[in-house]
Amino acid sequence: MRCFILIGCAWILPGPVPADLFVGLEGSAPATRSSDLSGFPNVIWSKHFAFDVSGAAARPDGTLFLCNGAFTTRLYTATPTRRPQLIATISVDIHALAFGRDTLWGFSNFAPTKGIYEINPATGQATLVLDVHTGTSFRFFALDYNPVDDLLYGYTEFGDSGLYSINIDTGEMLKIVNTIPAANGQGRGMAVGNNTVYLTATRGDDSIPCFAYDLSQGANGVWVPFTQPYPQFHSTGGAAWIPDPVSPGDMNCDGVFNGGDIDPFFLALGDPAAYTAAFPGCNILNGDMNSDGRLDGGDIDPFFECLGGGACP
Ligand SMILES: [Ca+2]
Ligand SMILES: [Ca+2]
Ligand SMILES: [Ca+2]
Repeated sequence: MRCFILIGCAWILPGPVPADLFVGLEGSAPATRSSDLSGFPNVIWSKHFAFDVSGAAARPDGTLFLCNGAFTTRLYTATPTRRPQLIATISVDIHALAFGRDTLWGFSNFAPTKGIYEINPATGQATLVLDVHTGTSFRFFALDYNPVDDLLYGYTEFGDSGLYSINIDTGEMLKIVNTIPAANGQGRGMAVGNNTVYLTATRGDDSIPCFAYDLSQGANGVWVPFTQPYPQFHSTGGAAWIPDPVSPGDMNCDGVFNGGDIDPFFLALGDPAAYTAAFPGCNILNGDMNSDGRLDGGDIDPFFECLGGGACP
């Protein structure tokens, strides 16, 4: 039983469906895989459809975006159990995908400006948001978005190589940690979940595992190795974090939205890393009450309106 200041106590019901880390490789098109990471770092991978995956990202509702092709301009939607459907041709090449703030982003390596582009999934039109290469030589072949701190994360083997946080509003790119501790520092797929960066498409054929970096440890921390799903392969690829289904307002993940969610809601607003530590597995976007894909002060009024019996998302 957990207790909170404002409402007394509530019994905790069984937790939500676990989130999944989804991975795939480019070119040779082996089966895509996913894992709920139980037993980490010794995790079990489930096989799904075989597909050529250059980049991957997931919407909060669990829909996957995948890209691939000779010029990596084909954009698909899928789920682990529904084969990819082509939805658009992207106007530039895209080698990594990220989804956040209700926006699909990708890194382009061959456009006139190497950078992060915003992609319209309906039309494929890509618009440059941030030049990441001029003056730095960065190439973020691994990219994802972290709803806990509202930052993008990128991994580059070029320039001052390593893991970076990327503030898409200010353009600030901060180095978090050096490349993975492996003979080959390649990491070409990234997913961020539970405030942790998961780096995939490492060199399985060189016996290199995947690596996780818990962002709550701050900069210059430790990469933790975990089970490589493709021990025979040397390839680039993509990864996505398929979150728990969003349950608006249910900040303590007990299956209901009531007064017991007020304290955790304000904890998530004020100290999202502490919230993630206190409620592991809870989707912080349960607090996105105005449905703009992020949790901030704009969600306070809609939170209380819904709680009071008014309009809900
Ligand atoms: Ca990704
Ligand atoms: Ca609740
Ligand atoms: Ca919001």
